[in-house]
Amino acid sequence: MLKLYSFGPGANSLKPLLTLYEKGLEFEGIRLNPATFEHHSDWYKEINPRGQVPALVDDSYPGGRVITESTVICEYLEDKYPTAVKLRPDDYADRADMRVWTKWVDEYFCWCVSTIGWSRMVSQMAKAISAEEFEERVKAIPIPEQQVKWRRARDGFPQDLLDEEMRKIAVSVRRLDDHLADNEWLAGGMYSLADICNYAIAGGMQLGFSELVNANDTPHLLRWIEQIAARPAVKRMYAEVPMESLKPQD
Ligand SMILES: N[C@@H](CCC(=O)N[C@@H](CS)C(=O)NCC(=O)O)C(=O)O
Repeated sequence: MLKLYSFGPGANSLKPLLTLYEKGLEFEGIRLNPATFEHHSDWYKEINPRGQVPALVDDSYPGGRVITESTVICEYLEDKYPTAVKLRPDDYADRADMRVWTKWVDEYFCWCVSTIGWSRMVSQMAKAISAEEFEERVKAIPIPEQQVKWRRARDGFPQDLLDEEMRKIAVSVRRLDDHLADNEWLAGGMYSLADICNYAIAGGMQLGFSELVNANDTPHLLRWIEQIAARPAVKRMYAEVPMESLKPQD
């Protein structure tokens, strides 16, 4: 049995969640509640010592084997559980192109969007608790950089950092739209993990970043978002794991 620990269908959690749905693999979904800082609890840090979601547990190994890092989990599912639905091109150069897109989302695109998301939403959660509780919560966070991020969420992110992150987001959506102007999908002429991993971040930007992602400025990106949203696996995922229970720091 596969178990996926996640915050539900958004950001990094969406990548393996949608991969499981696209492949039609059976799994148990365990949804953590970010509002109660469940991902920093001792029981979850036993599973992922970094205190982050997503994490996959594969019980086909004796005692279970934990796989972390959202994109790595997607590749693992493709390797270990080949299905009729293929989410990677066969051609090695096309596959390399796919990995350039998944690497880019993990190292660049995800981070600028994340900082703005934290400044808009996680900050509300960080400010809502007492100073004592906040310090207790921060102590439980295993990654020093995430402790800094939580402190910034409470105290306010520096404006020059927010401006720079917005600049990077504009660069990112331009890059996606330009590529999608000439290509139906991001890599290898097929729907692949490149699309899933980028959709995880770009999928809702027409709502949260409508000044950048809209019919005038990024028509190709919008077409691609709608094309993915219309896929049966995506609809099934949102129906079974509703968005509305997503919490701010997703
Ligand atoms: N590189 C990791 C990043 C995971 C990550 O940032 N997860 C976020 C949710 S999208 C999280 O757990 N945030 C809560 C926190 O760090 O406090 C991956 O791709 O899995």
